[in-house]
Amino acid sequence: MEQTFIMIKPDGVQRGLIGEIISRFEKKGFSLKGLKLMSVERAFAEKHYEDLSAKPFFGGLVEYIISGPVVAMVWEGKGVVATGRKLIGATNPLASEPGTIRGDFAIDIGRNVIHGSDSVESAAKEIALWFPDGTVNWQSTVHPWIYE
Ligand code: FUP
Repeated sequence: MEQTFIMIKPDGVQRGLIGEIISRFEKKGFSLKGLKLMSVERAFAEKHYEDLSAKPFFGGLVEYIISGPVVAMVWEGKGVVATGRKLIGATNPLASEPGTIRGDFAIDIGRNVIHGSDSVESAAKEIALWFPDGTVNWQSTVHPWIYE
């Protein structure tokens, strides 16, 4: 089954949005397979965002990610990478639809509350980076009520 990496960024943690965000993924029917609250070092944040290292906002983005604890998660389910991105909303919160996480809770692109992998390939890479010891292998008993 498909998995994605989701991170609640420092602003989401500081603003008390952890429960709200987890609740949205749970209510959709996705399964939580990994969860930890952690602070990351600069080199780790730079590695996570290495594809963006040439961007002018890279320095500020890294400072933001290392500014406080983040919640790292792995969510599993059919189409969870693309659908997770839909739950999250567009990168720029002013363009995110109401009803999405960024559309409901954010204003600035540089404080957009949450990260979600943009493809199955980057999800695998990010899960390996953030969960080097692997995830939790379990199956929810409500599965037969969510999948036909
Ligand atoms: P996303 O996949 O939606 O997280 O967006 P990107 O990978 O394009 O960008 C990663 C993060 O960089 C965004 F979440 C916010 C930040 N960013 C800026 O701060 N300024 C920009 O102009 C673009 C992105």
